[in-house]
Amino acid sequence: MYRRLFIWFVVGMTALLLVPAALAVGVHVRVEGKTRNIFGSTEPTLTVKANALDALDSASLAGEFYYHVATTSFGPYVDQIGRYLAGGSNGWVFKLNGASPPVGADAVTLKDGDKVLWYWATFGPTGGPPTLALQAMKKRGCYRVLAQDDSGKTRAAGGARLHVGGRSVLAPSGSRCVGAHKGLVTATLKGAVRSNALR
Ligand code: B12
Repeated sequence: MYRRLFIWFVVGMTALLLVPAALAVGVHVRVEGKTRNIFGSTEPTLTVKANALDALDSASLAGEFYYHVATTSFGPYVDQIGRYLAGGSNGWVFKLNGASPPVGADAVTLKDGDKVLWYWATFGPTGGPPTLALQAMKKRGCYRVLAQDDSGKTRAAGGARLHVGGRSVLAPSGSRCVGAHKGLVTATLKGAVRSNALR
């Protein structure tokens, strides 16, 4: 009798320990700071507990960078990542799969394969800056740069610059071949948040 109870106890405890791990999701996370990438330029997959705030926490753990969450009337608010504290019309915002959710990060539940981007942004009358998404084209060494607004709508990022191996080239129409190269390619455009990095 006691033996059976003990077995049930062990099974129960094991199940309890496994549940949180089973609920965790695999999410691509990137954090773009004011002047440089802070974490995950290539959007690595991290194990994340549940929501977009947890995604930042996982990135902070993996990348050993500081962040701070303030308690506000709306709920938890990320007021600092790395060195820079939010203030005035500057601060930290996030996107899920390219679009900016209209709710706090703790309210955005993630699923496997989602992409979370946290970034420093300055907001003006027309909203926040577009974020750049770099895509590889079929032809080897060629890339397309898209600018994505808060609703997730994309347009070709004409005038973007592609950076690779210490050189940078202009992509007047938003697409450009950089030829054979070693290392990662990224894109920038004045007024936009720098892109992800690709090989
Ligand atoms: C300015 C502003 C910002 C600035 C804040 C800059 C700063 N100085 O810190 C920036 C652009 C950084 C920002 C970011 C975000 N914001 Co905002 N923001 C506002 C705005 C326009 C005014 C807030 C304000 O200054 N109030 C006056 C001061 C005196 O009161 P306060 O309580 O001290 O204000 C602070 C908090 O509101 C906090 N804050 C700002 N945004 C958010 C969002 C959330 C979810 C929380 C918990 C706190 C918070 O920052 C303010 C300044 O310190 C409001 C809309 C409004 N009219 O209220 C939206 C608003 C509060 N933001 C909103 C949202 C959704 C966000 C984001 C989650 C967007 C995103 N996808 O990333 C992020 C927050 C992510 C994070 N960091 O955790 C929503 C919240 C909706 C909700 N019910 O949860 C609002 C209501 C706009 C809307 N209608 O959609 N925001």
